[in-house]
This record gives sequence, structure tokens and C-alpha cells, in this order.
Amino acid sequence: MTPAQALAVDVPAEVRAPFIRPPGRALMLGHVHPDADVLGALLGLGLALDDRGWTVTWGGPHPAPEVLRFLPGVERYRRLERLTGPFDVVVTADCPNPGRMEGLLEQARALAVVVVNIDHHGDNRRYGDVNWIDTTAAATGEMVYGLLVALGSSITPAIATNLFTAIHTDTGSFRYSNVTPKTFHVAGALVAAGADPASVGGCLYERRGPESLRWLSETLGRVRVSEDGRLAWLTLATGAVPDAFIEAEELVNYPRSLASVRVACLLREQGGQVKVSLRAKGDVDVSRIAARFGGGGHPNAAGCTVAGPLGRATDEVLAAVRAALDGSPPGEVSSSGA
Ligand SMILES: [Mn+2]
Repeated sequence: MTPAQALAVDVPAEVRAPFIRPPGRALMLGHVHPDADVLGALLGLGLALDDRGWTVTWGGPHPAPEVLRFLPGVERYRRLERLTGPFDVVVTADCPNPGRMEGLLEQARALAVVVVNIDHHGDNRRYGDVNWIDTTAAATGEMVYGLLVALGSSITPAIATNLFTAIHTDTGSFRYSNVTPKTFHVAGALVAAGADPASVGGCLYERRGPESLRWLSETLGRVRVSEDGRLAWLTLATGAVPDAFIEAEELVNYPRSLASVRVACLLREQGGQVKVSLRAKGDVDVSRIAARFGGGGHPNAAGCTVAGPLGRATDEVLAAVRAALDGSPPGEVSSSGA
């Protein structure tokens, strides 16, 4: 197999079609609290269109978080309330649930010729005019790379950095079970195109503020582990540590990192509600647990929002996780992830 063959990605013609036309107007629409896969995919694709002469708007219900302000072009991603169209194409990325765009999708639909929904979540609700859902992709950024290759777009260092960062974060730095040979081929091509792994890793993980280790110790002291060791959780009441710190850290990875743990939970109180992050190591499908509370995600990484107070939400979620653990066969813990 030559590298070129290995990199070939099967992109359906209907996904390519909206972009094969004279330069038009495009909206790259993100969802609430955009992460690196959302931003990297939208910036990577949008910058490629921009390079081809398109007029591109980027944004969503929330701005890009501080920790991702290093992404090339991120200064063009804005908080959006009222959209000004028309748009020849609207792209959503990594967003299974249209409700997470808080009304912006409905506005966009009225202003757009076509909505292209690009995602790797199996529970995607297929709300686009074109729906490209590939659950074998480690990240939406990996899919966008394939689309750009299929379109014959040149991958600039700025585009490569965005897509590489999307893949880097969604794979837990290439550690999770979603990593395939294709993931490494795409990551390799992106590095060849100008993404700098040391720089991206440094920006993501080595820019903590001076207070953050104190907050981290405050946080780690709250991790609880079930008697049988299979379940670990972390609860954070409003104001326990700063929001910016929580958003900059994948705190659920600390309870997850214990050898005996099969499901880890982070429960974070926010404005009367509790945001729940669930992680599994392969033998419990946490997306099904999240779905019971109106959320969703991947089998090994999912989330939902539950009504407060924190104590009751914690009891409800842990009960659901315990039931799922009891329903799954005991056995060895496989190493797998988001
Ligand atoms: Mn993703």
C-alpha cells in the first residue's frame, strides 16, 4: 500500500458537491462551548474555502475558549446571535444534536442553500440537507482532511495545525481506542503539511497559569472511588474552582486514570444545572447512560446536563452508572477511550 492509497478517504459525492462551484458565501457554525475538534474542523475547512476566494463567517453560541486561542484563524470565530445571510453553504461539525446550536441552525437554515452536517458521533440526528457521519473517524478533523484532499485543496500550515489539533485532543494525544492506522496517516500528512506536534502539545498542555496547580490539588482531593473500584467520580460545586480552569483541563481524565476504574464521571454544578461528563474504558457504553438524561456522545465519552441540586444529580447519575456496570460482564479492563 502506498501512502497515497492509505490516505484515500471515501467522501460521498453529495458532501463534495456544495463546495465544487465558484467562490460563494459560507457559514462555519459551531455549537455551545466549542472544543478543539469543532473549532479545528470548522477553521480547517473554512480557511481552505477562504484560500479559494470564498467569503467565510465562523461562529457559534459561545466564543472559542482561552486555551484554544492559539489555533490559526481563531480570531475570526465569533459569538453569533443574529445571522446575516444569505449563505451558499452552512457547515456544522462534531455536533450530533441541533439543539446545541441554540437556535442558530434554524436561522441559518432559512438563509442557506444547503446545510452540511459533518460528524463522527453515532447518535447524530441527521439534521442537515447533507449528512456525512463516519463513526470510524477519530475526529471530525480527520474527516475534514479527507474532504480537503477530495476537493484538491492545498493544506496550508494553518489548516494543518487546526486539523492536527482536532485529532490530537479527540484521541487523548493518540491514546484512545478511536485511533486507527488512518488516524496516524492523516496526522502524518498534517505534520508534513506544517503542523508542529511539539508546538501544539505545548499550547494544549504546557501553558497552565500559576494558580492552576493549586486548583488541581483542590480538585483531585474531591475524587471519590466506589468500594469495588470500578467507578470514580468528581463533583464540583459552583465556585469550587474557577470556570476557566475547569474548561482548560480534562478533569474527568484523573478519575479515569485509576487502574480499577471502568467508568469515570465529572459532575459540575453550573447555574442550577449539573453538567455531567462520562468516560468509559471500553466495556460500558456511556453514551447510552447519557442518552437517558437527554445527552449523548460516543460509547467511551459522553455527556449530559441534569437538573440540580448537585447532590441529587450525583445520586441519579451514579445510580445509572452502577446499573450499567452491573449489567456488563466483569472481566479485564481494556485500554480504550473517547
Ligand atoms: Mn469530535
